[in-house]
Amino acid sequence: MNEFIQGLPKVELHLHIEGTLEPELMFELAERNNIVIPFASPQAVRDAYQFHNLQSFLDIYYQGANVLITEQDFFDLTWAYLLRCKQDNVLHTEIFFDPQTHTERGIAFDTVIGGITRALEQANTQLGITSQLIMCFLRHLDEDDAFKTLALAMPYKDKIIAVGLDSSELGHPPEKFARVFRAAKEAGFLTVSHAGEEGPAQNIHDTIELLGVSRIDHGVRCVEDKALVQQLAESRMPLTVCPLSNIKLKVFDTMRQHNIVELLEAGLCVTINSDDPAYFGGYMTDNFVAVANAHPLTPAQLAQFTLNAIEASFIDSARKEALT
Ligand code: ES4
Ligand code: ZN
Repeated sequence: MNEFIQGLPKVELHLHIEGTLEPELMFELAERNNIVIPFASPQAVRDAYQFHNLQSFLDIYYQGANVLITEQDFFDLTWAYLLRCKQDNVLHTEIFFDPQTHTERGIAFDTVIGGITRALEQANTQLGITSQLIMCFLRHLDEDDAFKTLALAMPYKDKIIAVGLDSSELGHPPEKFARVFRAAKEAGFLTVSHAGEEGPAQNIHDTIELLGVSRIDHGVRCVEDKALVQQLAESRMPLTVCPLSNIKLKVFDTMRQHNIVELLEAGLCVTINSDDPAYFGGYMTDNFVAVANAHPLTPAQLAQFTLNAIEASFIDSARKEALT
């Protein structure tokens, strides 16, 4: 089964590029940029990755991103992830980046997007991997900050397919970003948003109504509202589920208790994704294997996750034909 999963063509739709920063690269970049990090070794960094909820992870994750300074740093980060995609037979990936994590520290928007897109272009020509870029607003920051970030993105509209919303869900409901999402849609961006990860099913409902999203990132708490589950199934609203992330952040106690297979069998367009693989202990193949080890799944069901991801993706129609 593991061999089948390894070889299965995959499409990733929920991946934070800052969440692919492996401790070894963190150390290398800290040295290159003369930044002091409060750890003695890459292993000490790994040992510190014990999370009890989303916020305890985010605190460490934003700290890790401080070593990213130059365009080359963002290139190296992205390229390392794309090489992992090749290993895992990921043919297409849609990547989140959080410009505010960097612009807040005085790193230019152009530096961030320049390094990332140079790696994506190289992956297209050298590895045959296609991609899209999704710019996320940090929901713990205010609406005005999101509007400023949207303005910064305007010159790069051709490089960014969609805007998204991530960071702390509790205390920062979707309505806080209704106006900036409307402005983003008017400017031609598609929209996605994290919802129903730690927050209630109501957040998923409101995210669909108020933010006009094409996909829900996570969405696993939909099961608390049976009518919502039925609506998600009927509309084929995609959920980009991240199994290992959900265990690490204690959304579910064990993978046996994870509801992804229940959602698949209820006819929802659920997909498997890695979220922040350097922090959560696994890339795409690892996530598929973890689900398959905890739940009896047929090869056809495993392949359905990829078919769902193709359906849910922002791949252009010619490439979509080629992948299906
Ligand atoms: C995230 Cl797992 C998760 N949830 C919300 N925001 C995030 N940013 C990076 N990973
Ligand atoms: Zn996420």
